[in-house]
Amino acid sequence: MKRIFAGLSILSLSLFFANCKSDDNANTGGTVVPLRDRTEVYTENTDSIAKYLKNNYIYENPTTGEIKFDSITNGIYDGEPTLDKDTRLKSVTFKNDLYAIKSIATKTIDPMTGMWKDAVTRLEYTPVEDDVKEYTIHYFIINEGTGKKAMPIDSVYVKSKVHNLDNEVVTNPYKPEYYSFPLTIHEFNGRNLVTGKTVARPAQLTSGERQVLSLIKTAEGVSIGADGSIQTQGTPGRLIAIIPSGLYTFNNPVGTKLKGYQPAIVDITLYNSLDRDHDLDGIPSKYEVDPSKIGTELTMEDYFGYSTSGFEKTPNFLNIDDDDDGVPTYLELQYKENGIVKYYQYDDERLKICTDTPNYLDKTCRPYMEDGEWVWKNKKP
Ligand SMILES: [Ca+2]
Ligand SMILES: [Ca+2]
Repeated sequence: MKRIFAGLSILSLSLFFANCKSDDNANTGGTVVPLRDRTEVYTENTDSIAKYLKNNYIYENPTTGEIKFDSITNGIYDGEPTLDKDTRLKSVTFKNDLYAIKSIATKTIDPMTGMWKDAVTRLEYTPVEDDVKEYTIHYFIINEGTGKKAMPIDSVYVKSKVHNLDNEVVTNPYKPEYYSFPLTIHEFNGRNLVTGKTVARPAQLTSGERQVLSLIKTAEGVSIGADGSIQTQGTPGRLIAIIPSGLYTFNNPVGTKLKGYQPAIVDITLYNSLDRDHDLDGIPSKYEVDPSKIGTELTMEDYFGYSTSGFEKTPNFLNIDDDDDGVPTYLELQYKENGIVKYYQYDDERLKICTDTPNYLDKTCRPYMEDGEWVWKNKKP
């Protein structure tokens, strides 16, 4: 008999307290300034970017190899083509791909066990409404990168340097580190809902920065020295992109050199990417998509569009209970062998306990607590 190690009661308790957590306290006083119209700001940005392209060029220092955008009014200008006439400058269109996150808590009692049936709280992800349907980003690839493409929800190790349209260095908050997307339920609540351990909110790139990374590849290998220096095998991808504020920080200024609503020039290097198990349920996110898509190049829609719980806005890769039966997926993957708790792979045939659907995706296939352990009662004959 397959038995699942007991552990849900502690989990239920911690989830209950998570549900009680108050929403963010964004409005703590002061004057609330209404946001500007996004279309109007984008039109303004498009104009100032067009002017920038006419008056700046790609500068390559012959001695140091330094590459940057520079103004034709600068003394070192030597007749190079301006950006609008430079065939190396490309453009691409992206939409705003951010998601609004809402915490949903449901508390119903299971008549069979008297326990919280839907003890597992969840987050709903809704695409952010943006009147601007398409943003143009101009970019110049410095290095394609010799490693691999990053998937859109991979954690990425990047370094970036930001300038404003006057080619001034913006106070740069983005030191080289790992950035992840999107926020998971553990990160949203500030702690791992399974272990209770504190979880820091990871750094987030802007929508524009994240999307331009699809134009380059990682290095083949990377190691970080004790002094923070970065050694790479192969060449990391690097590009310079002019990102309209709608896909950057929009109304939020960055330091003193980038005011709200201004475009940013981002010089970004992609060192590494890692795939994740976002919801920590034991199934890597790249497998929490429609089975026919596994192993193909996955899009945001592939990740966000797959839900088996009945909650359309809570995709499986961000859901710790994929069939919404009140038993977290990680518990449904567990078994005990010689007293040691082990986990089946997501596609292990032995997970098809009740029907041909794995039990963690089958709401009707649910273990019950008996003598402090989880027991499957409705097994296949
Ligand atoms: Ca999941
Ligand atoms: Ca479940």
